[in-house]
Amino acid sequence: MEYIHWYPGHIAKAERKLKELLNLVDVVVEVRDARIPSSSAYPDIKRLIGEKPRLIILNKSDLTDSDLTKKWAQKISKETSCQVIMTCASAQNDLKKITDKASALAQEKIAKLVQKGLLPRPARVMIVGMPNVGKSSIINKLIKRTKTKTGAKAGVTRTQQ
Ligand SMILES: Nc1nc2c(ncn2[C@@H]2O[C@H](COP(=O)(O)OP(=O)(O)O)[C@@H](O)[C@H]2O)c(=O)[nH]1
Ligand SMILES: [Mg+2]
Repeated sequence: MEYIHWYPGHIAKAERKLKELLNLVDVVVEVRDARIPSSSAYPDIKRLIGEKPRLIILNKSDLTDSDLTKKWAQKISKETSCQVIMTCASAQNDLKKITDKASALAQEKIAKLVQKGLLPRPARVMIVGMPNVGKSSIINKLIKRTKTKTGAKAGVTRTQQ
């Protein structure tokens, strides 16, 4: 029997790039569309990121029934053993939830670096997800907030895929 493999070159290339960049970050934030929480999951993300801590975001939750989305969040959390939060990219509070959770997930690794004698540093986070789930909206808003609040560099790594 013959199988047809559909695996376009640009996706293979993006995945190689993703693996390279993965070495530089402490945490992966996977963004999904709350309206299609299952089908907007990044396929095979576990294989790509291995044991790296992952936070899952159900974005655009302003467009969904919140009880139903909460149920999805619980189900996904159970299946993946990851924390799952509901967000709306334009809500400042929700962005704070993302940075707080991501920093908390990075603490274990940063604590290890400190034990080795390095200075503590901000968490390094990669945001991944399928097209149109709201990655750019979240990143832009985070960067603006960080800039206006502290004048420091944004603690996010941007990747394209
Ligand atoms: N209602 C709503 N729209 C959103 C939200 N986040 C992003 N969008 C919209 O969804 C579209 C795609 O967002 P974008 O950030 O470009 O997604 P990306 O492809 O993952 O970078 C844009 O029209 C955004 O304005 C959200 O939380 N709620
Ligand atoms: Mg984008």
